[in-house]
Amino acid sequence: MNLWFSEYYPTPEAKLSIKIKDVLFTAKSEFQQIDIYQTERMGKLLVLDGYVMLSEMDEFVYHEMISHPAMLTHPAPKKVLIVGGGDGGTLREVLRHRSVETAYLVEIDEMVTKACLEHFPQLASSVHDKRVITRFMDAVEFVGTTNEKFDVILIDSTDPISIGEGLFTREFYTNCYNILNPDGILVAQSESAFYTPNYIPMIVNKIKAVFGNVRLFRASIPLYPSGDWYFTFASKKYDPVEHIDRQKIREFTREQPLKYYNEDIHFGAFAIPTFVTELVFNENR
Ligand code: AG3
Repeated sequence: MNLWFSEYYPTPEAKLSIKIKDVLFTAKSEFQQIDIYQTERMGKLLVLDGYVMLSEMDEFVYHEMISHPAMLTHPAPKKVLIVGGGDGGTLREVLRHRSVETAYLVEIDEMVTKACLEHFPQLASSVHDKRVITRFMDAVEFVGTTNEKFDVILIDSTDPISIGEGLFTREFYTNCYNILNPDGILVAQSESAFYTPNYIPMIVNKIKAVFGNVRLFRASIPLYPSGDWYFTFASKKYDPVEHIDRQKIREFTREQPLKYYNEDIHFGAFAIPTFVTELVFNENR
């Protein structure tokens, strides 16, 4: 059998192809096409509307990096909101922090979580933790109507097209700002620079308009477009480089079986290539 999955990059001249052994799940939910493949070399693969969301080979990079820089910069995050992230990977990482009392998972598509409970239990079983509240609804509505306040908000969205679009607006970021405590932190997955150079400045500049100070940080995620992936760090009070407690990182990484994040990565991740900084500060885009 010679079966391949391909993700086509927005420049139609490029695609990433992965050899697959089996189709484990395929369904069209109310919101999107959901596919789970067994690959030859990368474990299982979750694909939404044709875009790679995660593989068992590299999901640890994304999920550790969207979570730990924020969770450790905040002195004691008790209440955390995860926007999207229906696979449960970000939630699994958040729950490693003992200060967490409540973690909300606000995912629009319950079918994603159900499929992941079956095929990625090492991620999705995090939803069964006693500290977790799941809401299967549009996060745009949730952040606009909730009376809850959060210490950390993590936006684990899909790309800024189709159903994810509402999670990339200034109004959405404003609502996130308003439901964060005065020392709150927000991290948003922020795409990559090579194939879609308009995404990073679009996201960063909107978040900056709401939060004032923002930083970008990066991680290497091989199955995402270009493998050079970015996150926006926005904070009302604590800076992830100036105010981080190194001892706390060391203790946390000693206790937890992490595979990517460590003390050096924490600082190194905030080093941004010149062409990406120029993208963000070029006002003409
Ligand atoms: N969040 C989606 C990252 C975007 C990937 N984009 C792409 N392949 N074009 C990942 C969800 C994992 N919790």
